[in-house]
Amino acid sequence: MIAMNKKVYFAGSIRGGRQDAELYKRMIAYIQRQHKVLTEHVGDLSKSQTEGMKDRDVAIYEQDTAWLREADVVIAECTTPSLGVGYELAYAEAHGIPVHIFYDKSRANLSAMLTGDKYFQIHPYMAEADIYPVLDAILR
Ligand code: 6K6
Repeated sequence: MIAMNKKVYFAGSIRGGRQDAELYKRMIAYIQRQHKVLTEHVGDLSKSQTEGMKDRDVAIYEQDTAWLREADVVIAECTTPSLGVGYELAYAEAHGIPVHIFYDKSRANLSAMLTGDKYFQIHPYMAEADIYPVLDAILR
């Protein structure tokens, strides 16, 4: 078998609200069985979402944009809206990194700036179990 270890940038809401953090954690764990997730902290429930110090935020921005530039693919869970995730998606597009967006269509009304952008590959789902076979197909 050929090793297919991709560098995955997983994006999910932090200051936009942590109600889906458990879901991010499960998706990250699933991807990590075969691939490298650059942004494991997005599923870290112990970390606070509150406003940080300016210099710490500069370090976060510099690290995350460097990871975006080196990623093979961006996987975003967008049910909980997040300005940071929206920024990351546009940044990935500007750098030619493939972007896959997941959202629960019973809970979210995704922005037209995402659904209207043909660059993005959008995967609405009904149940969490629907996500994993799609992840398999993306990361194959
Ligand atoms: C808090 C919880 C886990 O880590 C922290 C420290 N803060 C951040 N660390 C790393 N990346 C961050 C942090 N805050 C935001 N981001 C990036 O922006 C992540 O890659 C997320 O995909 C996205 C979330 O943006 P907001 O606007 O919801 O915070």
